[in-house]
Amino acid sequence: MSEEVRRRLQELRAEVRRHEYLYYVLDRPEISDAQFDALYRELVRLEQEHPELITPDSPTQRVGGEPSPEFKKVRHLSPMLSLQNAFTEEEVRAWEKRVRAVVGEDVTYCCELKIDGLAMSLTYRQSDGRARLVRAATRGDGLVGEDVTPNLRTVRSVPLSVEAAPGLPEVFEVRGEVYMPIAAFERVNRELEEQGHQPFMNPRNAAAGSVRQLDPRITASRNLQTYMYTLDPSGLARSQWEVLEALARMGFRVNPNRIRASSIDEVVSFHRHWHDHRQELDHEIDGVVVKVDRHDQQQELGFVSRSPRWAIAFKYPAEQAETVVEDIVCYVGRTGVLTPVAQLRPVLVGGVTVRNASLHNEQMVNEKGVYPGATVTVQRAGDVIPEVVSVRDPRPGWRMPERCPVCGGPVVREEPYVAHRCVNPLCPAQRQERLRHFAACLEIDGLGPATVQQLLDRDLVREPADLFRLGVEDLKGLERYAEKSAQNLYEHIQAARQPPLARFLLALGIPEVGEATAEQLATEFRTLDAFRRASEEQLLAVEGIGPTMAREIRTFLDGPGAQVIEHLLEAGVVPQEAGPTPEGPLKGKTFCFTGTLARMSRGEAEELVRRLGGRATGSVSARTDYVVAGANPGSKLDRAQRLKVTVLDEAAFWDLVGEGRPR
Ligand code: 3BA
Repeated sequence: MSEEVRRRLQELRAEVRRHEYLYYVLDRPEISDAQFDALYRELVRLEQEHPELITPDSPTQRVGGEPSPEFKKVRHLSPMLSLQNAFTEEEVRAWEKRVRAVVGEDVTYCCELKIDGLAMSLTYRQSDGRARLVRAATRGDGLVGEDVTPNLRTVRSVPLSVEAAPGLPEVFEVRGEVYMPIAAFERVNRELEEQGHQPFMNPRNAAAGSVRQLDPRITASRNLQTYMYTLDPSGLARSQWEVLEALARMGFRVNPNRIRASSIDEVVSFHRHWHDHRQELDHEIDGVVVKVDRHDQQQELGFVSRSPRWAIAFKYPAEQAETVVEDIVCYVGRTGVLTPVAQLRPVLVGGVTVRNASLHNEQMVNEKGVYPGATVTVQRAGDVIPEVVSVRDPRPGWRMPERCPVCGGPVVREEPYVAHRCVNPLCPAQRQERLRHFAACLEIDGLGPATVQQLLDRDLVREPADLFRLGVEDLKGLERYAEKSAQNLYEHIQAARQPPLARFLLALGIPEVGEATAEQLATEFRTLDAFRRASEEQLLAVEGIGPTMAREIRTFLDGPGAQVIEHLLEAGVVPQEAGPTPEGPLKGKTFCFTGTLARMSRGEAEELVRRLGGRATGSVSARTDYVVAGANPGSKLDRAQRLKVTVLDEAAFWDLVGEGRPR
């Protein structure tokens, strides 16, 4: 009997797996949904009757267990690299020329679409004939990611197990992209809006939000998809193309829209082709990834910092569309600044419906000539908030409201700033935004806008310190909070009691103090006490801090900040002392970046400088050692020249940091 059941279970699992594979990986179902459901139900029923025979890689075991309280940090087997970017044909041709200079003329390129998703790593472990999924992790900073295994198990194109792979070690990793198809994105947003939640900005954010869900059942409902492209180690494959073929044979979902190009002209036409045909895809792409195909040549080329020299992302420019401005409304931010937002007649831009575009401030509105009723061209690029690029019949003359749209208080413009501000510190919008900012900086998961609003509405919280006085009982009273979720939120808040000093300073929302400055202040003063005692002169002495900022900081510390900080300390929040700057070849050197770098983002470059012991600041002063100018540098370059600060172009910067030094 039991043998018979065991055999039937095996058969059913193999069948369900095969149909999942046909449906979710190949997009080529052979049976109807109803037939599939019947098979699946039979498997569930038989497993219920014989629970002792359930295996973890059974297709019924995708969603299991309770929501977890948090994500564990995990180290990748080998670092997950990043891609250097090219925005123009010239840049790609220049890259290709360097490639040929190293490996010779006999090169082919593997061209893949660049899926606008989230990089992931799936770890498999082989034993008795099968390789089983043991871990799924986000890319994180490339070295350490977050363990999101229960969530990725719910993604149907991720195999829970595959046939053992000859040529691969016991443990191997498969990497690629998880993304949300556009149709799923629109459905999810429709549902979120119906339930009164904030919709996601774009499919990428939606995928990220869904992967980072504490409850895998929610992830399961989001219809995420995958495309895999890396096998690590790569086993018997001698080229990227062979890796893709091997992955497809193993049962992973691999993008069929790829070519092996034998010249750069072919690469360029592949890029152009998909630029013109991207609307036909069910997902967003933000470019094409070009990889030197042969592994031996990849090895010869090596790395620059954490980007392989053998690959480049050939990006697409932002997508545009025309629509009508229905109204201009103002949002009130954390510091009371009013931001005008154009409410648009909904328009599809690259497969995504755009309804709003930020207009930044009154001056910008009028420089562009935007007004209610104007016909405008809007654009969106990846994560960036959609913006108005041009107006068909521009007309200046739009004015900010004289009263705050939220509290009705007076709105003022303080020269020399271009922004208009609501100056009522009790304005509910500002309060809400300050708390949200605080929660976000301290990385308190689960404390989103809706929850913050409820806490304020019920007068459970008035200032940041109150968060730490909340009990589980208080949270249980909130809408959509059951025992478990209240407990979870409570634990997340408790876990935030010892933030690194830089995070804490950023969370305070000191005017003018952004991420780089908070980092700088923490490094300089090390403790909260020392920072609080700093005189305006001492603040001024800190690299990157000018007179305006020094004054704003001191005013904050003597004014509204004093109580906020005191109350946080009383509530048991203990900011952690900052460590000394790391030793490294750039020790004592201060860098400031301007313009766009080709090889990495500005944030990554600043991070690199810090890792090598140097300092990165947001503004240029006479004490800046180097200004690094990328493409289209801004006014910082002029200032550097005036102050006779050494200006490096990007190539000189890479020479200075030593290509490939940090791995
Ligand atoms: N190929 C993203 N990196 C990619 C393995 C290298 C790479 C990507 C890619 C570094 C895409 C950086 C994050 C990462 C896996 C590291 C692609 C795509 N290849 N097709 C060359 O479609 N977005 N991203 N991912 N390892």
